[in-house]
Order: sequence, then structure tokens, then C-alpha cells
Amino acid sequence: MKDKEIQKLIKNEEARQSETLNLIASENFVSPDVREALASVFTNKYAEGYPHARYYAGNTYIDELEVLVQKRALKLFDLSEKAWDVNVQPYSGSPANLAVYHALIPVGSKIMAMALDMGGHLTHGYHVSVTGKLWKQVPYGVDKKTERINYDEVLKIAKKEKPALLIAGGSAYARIIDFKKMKKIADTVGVLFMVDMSHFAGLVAGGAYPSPFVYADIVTTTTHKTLRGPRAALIFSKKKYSAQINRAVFPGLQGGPHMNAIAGVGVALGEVGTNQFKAYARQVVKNASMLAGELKKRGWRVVSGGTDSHLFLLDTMKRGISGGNASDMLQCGGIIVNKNTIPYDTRKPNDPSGIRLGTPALTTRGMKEKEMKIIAELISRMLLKTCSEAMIRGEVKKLCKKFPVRT
Ligand code: DSN
Repeated sequence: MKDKEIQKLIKNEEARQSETLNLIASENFVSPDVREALASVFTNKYAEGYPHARYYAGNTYIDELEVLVQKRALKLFDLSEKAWDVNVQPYSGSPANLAVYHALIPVGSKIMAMALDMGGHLTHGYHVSVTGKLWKQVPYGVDKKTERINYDEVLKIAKKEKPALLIAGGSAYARIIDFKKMKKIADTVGVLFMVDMSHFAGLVAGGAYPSPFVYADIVTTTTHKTLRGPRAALIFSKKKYSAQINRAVFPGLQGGPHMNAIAGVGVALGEVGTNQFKAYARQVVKNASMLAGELKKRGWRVVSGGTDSHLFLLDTMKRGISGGNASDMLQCGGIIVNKNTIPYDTRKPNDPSGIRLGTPALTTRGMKEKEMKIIAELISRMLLKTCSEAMIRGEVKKLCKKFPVRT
């Protein structure tokens, strides 16, 4: 690379990723093939419109690419092309969700979704997001005791508030969501049902988490979390909604699609369709469960008592350590997590009561249950300061060397 300044930063980031343990639940390592597609000549092309209906010339291969990626996405989740469509153009999860609302529900109407501080997502109508300014969020949470969704409570709120859209899915809910019950609630009050499966899409594709497609009208997902692709998103919709959704994505919200990213998504979807990926998805869940269990054994409180997925929340405040301090301390030891609110948190989001831990990235490096036990011990020691930062850093580096990042 001629630009030495940027090259240096790339090299530094490569070293950081390779020498630290990444437990951020929404991050992963893409394959070299995905990166090759991302850096391909598709980045040079403008392609406003949809296959065979573009505004600029020169889109022969772009059309072939977009159709191929659409077909791969539908096939991956066993969706019939007669019943479902998929839009592969959203730049990322936030515009994908915004496009769904823009397409299907009147501005000013209510979006019922899990509250952000209970494990939901900003773009599900939280007040600081444009989705919460144009629409009104009706939040539901988790039960104070079980820290799981209380479906009777969700029904009660839905009946009272009569939202236009019910959303399941979020960023920090560790348990399996009962999509059947959510659909029943949506039908009882006569609203659209959308699942944002961004976090667990790869687990669904790998058979390690229930599929929402049997029940949902719309399913959105980012492609860079458990799906292990580039930063982009997909909107799956039942046929009757797809024309409106396509119009909402382009020209409603976006201009030319990022065709290099779409090529990368196509490569990732091809990889996700393999038996190797199925084994990966199962291992992600096993690793999360082992890590949570091992931390519990060491006296840490895991929100809801465990996990059924790739992530969980640790209530660090229970032992007097704020989420912000915990995240900073772990980073000093080479363990990367994010601070996170826990349900019914009394602290502020910039320094909440917990941290979120996820296993997708470590599992991509090939780590299994044995390594999760070691990592639980390292996390615990680092937070309780029962050994030196240098010693933890040394152990982290050793593990990282044994399980290199694919480049
Ligand atoms: N920021 C992502 C996460 O970490 O879950 C969601 O958009």
C-alpha cells in the first residue's frame, strides 16, 4: 500500500485483533474470501435500482450477482421463492429496520419492542434514535425475577397499547425467544410481526437456535455478527410486503447499493450453508454456555442464570465493579468486552452494572470448552485482581498464538 499512514493503522489493528481475546458478542472474523469480495472491483460500480431495472448502464454482472445473493439468502433459511422475497441492499441493520417501518407503518404509530436497557436495540424505536422520533416505542421488558420475557405481560401491553408492529429480537437477550407465542400475541391484537435476528441469524442458519420464519411476517438481520459476513443487512419479507419494502430501501432511504459488500455477503452465505458452519454454530452456543457456567462457579452472577445462545450478561456490580470499570480492566489484560446495562439497571448506560460476553469470534478462532474454562479463570482473576495484569496478558497472548485469526 502506498499510503503508509493508513497501512500502519491497518497493521496495528491486525496485531490488536490477533493478540487479544474478542468477546464482543456482535463481532466476528470474516474469511479471506469474504475480504477478497469486499475489496473487489464491484466497489467501483453504481447500481441504483434492482436487477434488470437499473438507472445506469453496465450492470450485467451486478444483476447476476444480486440475483445470486438473493437466491442464496432464501435457500439458506429454507424459504420458498413463491412465498418470500429478500432485499440484499441495506447498508447495515439500522437502515434495514428503518426501511421496514418506513414501508409498512404510518409515521406516528407505535412500535412495540424490547426496551434497550432490557436487551433490545436502539433502532427498535428507542427515543434517541430517529426510529423513536418518527414512531413511538411501546417497550416491553423481562420479568424482574426470571430476567426472561414474560409473554403474558407482553400480551397485556399489546392489548392496551395497540401498536402497529411487534418486534422480537435485540442485542443482549441470552435466552431463546418463543416466536410462536410472540406471533400469537401479534395475531390477537392484529399487528404485523417482525423479528430482528441480527444477533442469532448464524445460529438459526446453523440449526442452533429456532427459526423465526415460521411465524414472522418480516425478518431483518445484519450479516456481520454470527453470520460471519461483511457489514451489511438483509430484509426478508412475505411477498405481499416486498414491493413496499423495496421502494422504502431504494429510492426511499438509500442510493446506490454497496455491491462489493453484497458480493461479500454472497460469499459468506455460501460458507454458512456448509456442514462445517453448522458445527461452528453449535460450538458457539456450547462455548457461551460453558463460559457462563464457569464464571458462575467462580461466584459471578449471570443475568437469567445462563444462556441458550451466543451471549450473556454478567452483573459485575454485584461484586462492586461497574460495567465500565470491568471492561477497562479486562482490556488491560487483553480481553475485549463491552459494558452493558442489565435488566432494571439503576446505573447509566455510559457506566452500567454489567458487561456483555459473546463467543462467536473466539469460536471462529477454533476455541472450544477447554479454552472457555481458561478464559473464565482469566476474567475472574483480572476483575478480582488476584494476579498481575502482566500475567493475564501473557496467558492471553499464549492462547491467541495457539488459535490464530484467519487472514
Ligand atoms: N452494536 C450492535 C451490538 O453490539 O449488538 C448492535 O447493533
